[in-house]
Amino acid sequence: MAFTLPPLPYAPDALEPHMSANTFSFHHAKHHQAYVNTTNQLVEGTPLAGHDLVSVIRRATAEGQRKLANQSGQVWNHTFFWHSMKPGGGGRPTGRVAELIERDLGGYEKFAEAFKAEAVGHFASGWGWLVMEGDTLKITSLHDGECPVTHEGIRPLLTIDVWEHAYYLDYQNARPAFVQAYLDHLVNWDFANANLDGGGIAAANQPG
Ligand code: MN3
Repeated sequence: MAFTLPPLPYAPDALEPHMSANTFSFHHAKHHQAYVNTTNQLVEGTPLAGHDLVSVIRRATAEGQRKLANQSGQVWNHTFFWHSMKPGGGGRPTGRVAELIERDLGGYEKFAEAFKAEAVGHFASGWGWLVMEGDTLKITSLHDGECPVTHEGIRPLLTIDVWEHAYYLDYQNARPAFVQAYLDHLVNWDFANANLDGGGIAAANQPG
């Protein structure tokens, strides 16, 4: 069965003014859809047809199929990104992830500075990630369409898309302002806590 575009977990105008319906009309309806379509085209008639998305990403990566690895990784990453935000989100974390930020990253202020530095500093197109690496909370970034499911021992908790198409309509070239708005108004700490419990990834990435 072919992959389909997962619906947004909120209305396209629900994150305004921090992320506009206009941005979603391109980023979800056009960019994310195009990654779904290209992934379907690339797997059709191959041994990967009919496999679930994570299997396709891992096999394509392991076999050096760069185009399919990037396209299918982008399908997964974007779904994860929509769930990494929520209306009325942002600000200080709660629950287990708040405890881990204190324990492993030196508290919220240090976390926010390090997350901004990683997301703003990532050269060209990629993604900022908050992950568990083994038992330790870490901030990292991955390039182009690279997907964390290809890294053994990594459990993604949150992501931010720092491709220019993620912020150009709302912030033009001001990536730092976009990352700050994500932290202050958008980030979904409930999703991060659900991923720590093992529930969030499955919820965000139902096989389409
Ligand atoms: Mn994107």
